[in-house]
Amino acid sequence: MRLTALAAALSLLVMVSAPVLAGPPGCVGPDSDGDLIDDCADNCSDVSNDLQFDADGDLCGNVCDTDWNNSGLIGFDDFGGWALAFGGSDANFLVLQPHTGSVGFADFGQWALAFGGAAGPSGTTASTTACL
Ligand SMILES: [Ca+2]
Ligand SMILES: [Ca+2]
Ligand SMILES: [Ca+2]
Repeated sequence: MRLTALAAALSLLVMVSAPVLAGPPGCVGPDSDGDLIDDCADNCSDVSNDLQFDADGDLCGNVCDTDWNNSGLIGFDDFGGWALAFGGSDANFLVLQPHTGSVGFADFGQWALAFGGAAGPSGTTASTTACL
């Protein structure tokens, strides 16, 4: 009886300490950004985002998806979208986690860090570099 209770407690401990998101079969490490989600299952494999928030559902998490017009390049056109969304609650522009519910300068900061590059990379898209 005691052994059963101990086994149940250990099982619960294993479930609680398991990674936040299980990847597809065969998906095992590494976890480049340290958010406890293996790169092959991480929708932003280079940026820590354990919540995996992806407002537009393109399999690229918001934190690395500031190519808001999906042009393939993070540039001034995307800034225009952010400026129009500023102060509002458009979930596509809520980048940092946990987000505040209001588009603000912190979200702009993430766009600035990625300026000139492309969205991603995401381990959950067909291509590890495309997030369109
Ligand atoms: Ca990760
Ligand atoms: Ca990540
Ligand atoms: Ca996205």
